[in-house]
Amino acid sequence: MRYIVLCIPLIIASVALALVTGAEARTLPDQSPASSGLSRRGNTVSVPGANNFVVGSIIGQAPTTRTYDFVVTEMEGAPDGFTKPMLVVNGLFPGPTIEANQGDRLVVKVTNQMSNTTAIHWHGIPQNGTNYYDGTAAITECGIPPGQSLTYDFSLDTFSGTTWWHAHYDTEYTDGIEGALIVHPRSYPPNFPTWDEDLVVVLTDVYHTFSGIIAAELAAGNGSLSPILLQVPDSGAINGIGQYNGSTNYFDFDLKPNKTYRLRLINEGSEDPIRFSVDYHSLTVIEADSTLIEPQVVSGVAIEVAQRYSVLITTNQTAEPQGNYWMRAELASVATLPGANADIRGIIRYGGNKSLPTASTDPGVPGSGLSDLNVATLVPAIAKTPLDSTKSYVVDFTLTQSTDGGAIAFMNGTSWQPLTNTSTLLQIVQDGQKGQSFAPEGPSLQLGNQFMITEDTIQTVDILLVNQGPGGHPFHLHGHAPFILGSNTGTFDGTGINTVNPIYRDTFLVPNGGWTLIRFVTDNPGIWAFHCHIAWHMAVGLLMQINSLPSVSAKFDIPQTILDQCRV
Ligand SMILES: [Cu+2]
Repeated sequence: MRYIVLCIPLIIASVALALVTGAEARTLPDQSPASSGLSRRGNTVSVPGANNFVVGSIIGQAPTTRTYDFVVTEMEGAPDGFTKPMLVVNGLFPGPTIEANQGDRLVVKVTNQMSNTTAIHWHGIPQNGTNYYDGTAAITECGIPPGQSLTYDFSLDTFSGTTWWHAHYDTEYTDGIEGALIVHPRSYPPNFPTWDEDLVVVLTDVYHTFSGIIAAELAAGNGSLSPILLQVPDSGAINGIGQYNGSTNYFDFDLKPNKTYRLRLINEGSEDPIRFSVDYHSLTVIEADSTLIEPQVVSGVAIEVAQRYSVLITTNQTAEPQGNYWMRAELASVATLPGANADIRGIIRYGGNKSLPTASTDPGVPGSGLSDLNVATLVPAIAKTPLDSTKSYVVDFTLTQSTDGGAIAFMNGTSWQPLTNTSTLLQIVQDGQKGQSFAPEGPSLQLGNQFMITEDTIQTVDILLVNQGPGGHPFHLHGHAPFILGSNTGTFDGTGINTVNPIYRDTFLVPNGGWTLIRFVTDNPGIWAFHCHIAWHMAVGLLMQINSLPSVSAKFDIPQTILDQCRV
């Protein structure tokens, strides 16, 4: 297998590498709403009602169009008890759960009542033929200006599984524009496990500082601190409720004893991997991102940013005398500030009372001998056989410190900056109308730091992502669920590759100092963001684009509203 090495040597001081092991600390900037550009509006963010986190009642309905009205506003909210400026849909955090069946059509009218532009991305949805509704600012649209609306209108087609929607404009999703997106398949594989009820568990890290301020600090640097460490969260939340500085407000599920529940765990956070477990209960993992897997029984799952897992639990334990058990969402790191809290909890109740669980420290699953999920062992329940690759690329990336002290990220030596008043897709279409092609085949750097790989024929592409550090990075490829053929620390030497029923998923870790090899087919026309999903890393340029079949996308009939919103 021959790889085209794309690396351009970096002449950037890697001071950050030496600093990442230092203590995580920062001073809080001004917390007043004025400093975030927000005005006090009197309204405060609400936690959605319990039914927002229960799904399954629509299974079996005939294919239909499901419509939603999203109004995005600026509000103050306090997911962990600390009041902070937020950006939310319909006044809720997390936002409304979208639930549909495979083959349904989704029509979501998004009205922007904020003072900044926004765009909503439907994470993991293939958008085959509707790339212009992928909702990725500066790539597939210019964004919805303040006071305007855009109606996203697309078929879910063959897609099914657990995923989420979120703002894809700057770091807006960190401030609250996010929610679950659940699509039920027409059927499950033979002998697949079953469950009695189907629940949504949205996990997030929580930042008390408005995300735009954190992103600006990160880009500018801050004295002697490594800018890479400025963005650690203050706390976290389970379904919109977390704990900070000793607060004792918990999200709880009121369940029935001796039933099996599917918990759809979604990490909608911005940086931290989150380990999820339920005291005394084993978890049977049945889905990774939107891919059903051969069931595995584990004690806990570590979920990278933007990843999802479905787990089954059975409410048949007796260790807690009152029948109330902690759900634990352990953040990988929080700020070293008074009150900051990585030990986020919710409650699973099936004892018919409202007392608190008694286990203070995590008891695990005593006597079970279980360990946490190892992602290298995931096997899809529906096998797909990868074709042999026809193109292979190596893309390295690094997060480092620029000479002016700010953080900056590079993919293949380029640092993405969003285009303004245009989008990559719009340029592809405009060039197509002039009889020109926007970008040459293979890797190219387009004007405005737009690094992309272009394939104008259907190819089976391997990309070897090489992580030059620091830290692990969860990458997401829009519009695809690539095969993960291998992933490890150290230097890739051609071994450690699995092409027999490999896992396919839309978000995957590239380990610190290591590599991940993915394979996908360029049969979905459009321009697809391929980026680290840590909000802060994307904000400093850790993004490239896959330009599939541009001759086809050049003929897209981009909706007039999207064109108009590029001219503002
Ligand atoms: Cu990253």
